[in-house]
Amino acid sequence: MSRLAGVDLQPIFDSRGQATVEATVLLSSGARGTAGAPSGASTGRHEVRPFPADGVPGALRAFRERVRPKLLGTEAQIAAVDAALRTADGTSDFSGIGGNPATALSVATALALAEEGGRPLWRLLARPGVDGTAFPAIVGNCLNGGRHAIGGPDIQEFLAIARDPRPERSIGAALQVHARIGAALRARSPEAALGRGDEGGWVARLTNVEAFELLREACDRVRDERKVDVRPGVDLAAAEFFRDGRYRYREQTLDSDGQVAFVAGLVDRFGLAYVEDPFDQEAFDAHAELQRAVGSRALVVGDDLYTTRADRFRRGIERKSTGAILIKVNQVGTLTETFGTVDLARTSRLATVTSHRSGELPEGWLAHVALASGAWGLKCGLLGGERVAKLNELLRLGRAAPP
Ligand code: 2PG
Ligand code: MG
Repeated sequence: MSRLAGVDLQPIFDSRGQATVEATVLLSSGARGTAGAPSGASTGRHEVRPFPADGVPGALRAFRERVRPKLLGTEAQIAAVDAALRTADGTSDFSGIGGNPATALSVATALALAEEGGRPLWRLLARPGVDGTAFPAIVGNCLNGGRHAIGGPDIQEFLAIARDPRPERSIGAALQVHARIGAALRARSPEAALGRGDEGGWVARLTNVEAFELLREACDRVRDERKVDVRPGVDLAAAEFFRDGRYRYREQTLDSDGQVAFVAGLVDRFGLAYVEDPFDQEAFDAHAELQRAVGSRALVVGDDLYTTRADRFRRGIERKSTGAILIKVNQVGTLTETFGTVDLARTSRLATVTSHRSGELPEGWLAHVALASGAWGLKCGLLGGERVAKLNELLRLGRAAPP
């Protein structure tokens, strides 16, 4: 059994230019792993703290004083390293050492172990029954709004949901939807500036309904042309515009019942296959109402509702709030906790969607987490090097799959 012979934590920048950290783990066998931690903008209230109170400098100090001495000599196993991180932290929300340093160290350990064993990361992490031949749907961001865009619609993400057994076909279809929407926006307003948001989706002055119309049109065309099942989806990130008990859009203000009716109407009108965070992050019952109304036609997904936490997900399972949970490693801070929640979904026969953050790094390990989880979907954006890195890694895994 090898041990941790060296650990390091260094500041780096994410795709928004914000400071985050990268960890390197060296095993006594000589194997080494390096991974960085991403950062969210529309963060859920129940996520762990990404950094101690004074940010990256505080994380580096805590690492030198509390984390490194604990980790050196620890058994080279994900569970042992994650337990040592929890002990070094000593809080319930990782505010002692930071959830992002913990994420980077946990994933770097897993990468080192994969290298040591001469096998891909997904195999090391694979859940029982997962053989690496079932590839996730692509949940690809085509139009950005909300906190991820300046001047766009108030709904955060208009998504292409592309499902095909072969990743090159699902990825190709989602990318084509993105390109078609870009072409449609240019044709509509040739003089207007056209930008892209934090996750690489287009940003244009559109109402929510106009954005859904463009998305549906593009999905319909690509589905016909490529014979790939690609349909519209949405992440409302509704907690971001929920204030004083009301959902406050630019164009309308809705109470909870109004929001249920509005979102169910969108599912019907635009044929949505996927609906993430349609309500505030405490609204377990409203989620359940929507799930009852549209759950057979669309995957209702909890992100801010659960923040990858098993305790919150258990409440959602009891109340039948959603059909799926979004999985983000740095919402909980370790691979052990992440896969604890994935296993809960699997035993409850609910779907998982493995997800990036809006501030990302050009690394591909997320594709391995998705494959290892037997995830229904991989949500990782479509354009920008930090998004394409994950798509390309999934393509590589597709080529490596046994026939
Ligand atoms: C989300 C994510 C990623 P953020 O809301 O699902 O798309 O955004 O990383 O800003 O929380
Ligand atoms: Mg979300």
